[in-house]
Amino acid sequence: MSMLSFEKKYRVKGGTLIGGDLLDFWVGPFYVGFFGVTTAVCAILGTALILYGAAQGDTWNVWRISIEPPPLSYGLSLAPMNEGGLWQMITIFACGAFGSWMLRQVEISRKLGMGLHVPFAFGFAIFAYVSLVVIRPWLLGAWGHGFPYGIMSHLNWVSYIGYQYAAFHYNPAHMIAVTFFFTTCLALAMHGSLILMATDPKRGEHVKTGEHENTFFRDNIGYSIGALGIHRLGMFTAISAAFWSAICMLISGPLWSESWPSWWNWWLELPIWS
Ligand code: 07D
Ligand code: 07D
Repeated sequence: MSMLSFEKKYRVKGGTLIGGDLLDFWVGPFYVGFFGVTTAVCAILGTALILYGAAQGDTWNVWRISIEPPPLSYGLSLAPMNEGGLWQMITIFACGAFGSWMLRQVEISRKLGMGLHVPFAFGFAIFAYVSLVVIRPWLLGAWGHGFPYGIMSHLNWVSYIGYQYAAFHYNPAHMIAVTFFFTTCLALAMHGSLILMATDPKRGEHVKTGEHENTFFRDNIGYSIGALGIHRLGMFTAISAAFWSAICMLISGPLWSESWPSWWNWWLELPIWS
C-alpha cells in the first residue's frame, strides 16, 4: 500500500481550531489548515524581510549577514525600518510563524485523536525564543536587548551577554538548564542505542522485544524505566532544558544585574561558617 493511500484512512475532517472546514484539506502529504497558511505567510514575509535587510547591508556573506535590533535609546517604541524596525517586524513574523506551527500541530493531533504532547513540547522552544526577544527586552525596557538575527552575530551577542555578568556559568538556572541538556543527550543515547541493539540485529538473527530491553538494564544497573517511562523521562528532561534556559535569561537583568559569581556570596555569608 503506498503511503498516500494508507494515509487516506487518517485524513479525518474536523478538529480545526478556527474557520471550520474552510482550509481543511491536504496538498500531497501536507495538511494545510488555517494555521498552515498563517505559518507560510509569516515565514515567507519574515524571510523576505531578512533578505531585504541583507540587501541594505554591506555583505552577502551568509555568515556575516545580520539584522540588528533597535538601539537601546528607542526603548519600547517602534523604530524606523533601517534602525531596528526591520528586526521588530521580523520578530513579529517569527512569533507568528512559530505560534502558527504549534497550533497546526494541535489541529493535526485533534484530527488523529492524539494527546497534545508535541505542540506542548514545541511550546517550550517558543517560550525560550520569546523570553529572549520579547519578555526580557520588555522587562528591561528596550527592544535593543533582543539578539541580532545573524549566524555569527547572534553568537557574539551570547558571548557579550555572558561576559556582562562576568562568568555566566555561575548563573544557577543556567547550571540547571545545562544539566538538563546533558541529561537529555545521555537519555537519548541510551534509549537510541538500546532500541538499535534490540531491533536491528545481524542478518539471520531475531529481533528482540521489550523483555530483552528491560532485562539488559536490570542486569546492567538494577533497574529498567520501561518503554513508556523512557519517553516520559526524555520529554521531561528536554522541556526542562528549554524551560530553565528561559528562566536563566529572565533572571539575568530583570532580577540580578551584578556578576553571577557574586550572587553566590549568600553561601559565604551563611552563619554556619562563623
Ligand atoms: C538541528 C533543527 C534544524 C534547525 C537548524 C537551524 C536558521 C537560521 C537565519 C540567515 C538545533 C536553521 C537556522 C533558519 C538562519 C539567518 C538570519 C536544531 C536543529 C539547522 N539560533 N546558537 C546555531 C538559531 C539562539 C547558539 C546554528 C535560531 C540564542 C550557539 C543555527 C534561533 C542562543 C550556537 C542557529 C537561535 C543561541 C548556535 C545551529 C532562534 C541561545 C552554535 C542550530 C530562532 C539558544 C551554533 C553558528 C541548531 C552555530 C548555533 C539558529 C537562537 C546560541 C544557525 C533559528 C540567541 C552558542 N544557531 N542561539 O542546530 O554553529 O539547533 O552557530 O531562537 O554554536 Mg543559535
Ligand atoms: C531559543 C531556539 C528556539 C527555536 C525555535 C524554532 C526555525 C525554523 C526551519 C530548519 C533554547 C526556530 C525554528 C527558525 C527552522 C528549518 C526548515 C532554544 C532557542 C522557537 N552555555 N548562555 C544557554 C551552555 C556559556 C549564555 C542555553 C553550555 C558561557 C547566554 C543553554 C555552555 C556564556 C545564553 C546553554 C555554556 C554563556 C545562554 C541555550 C558551556 C558566554 C542564552 C539553549 C559548556 C560567554 C541562552 C534562553 C537554549 C538561553 C543560553 C548552555 C556557556 C552565555 C542552557 C552547555 C559561559 C547569554 N546556554 N553560556 O536556550 O538560556 O535553547 O536562552 O560552556 O541566552 Mg550558555
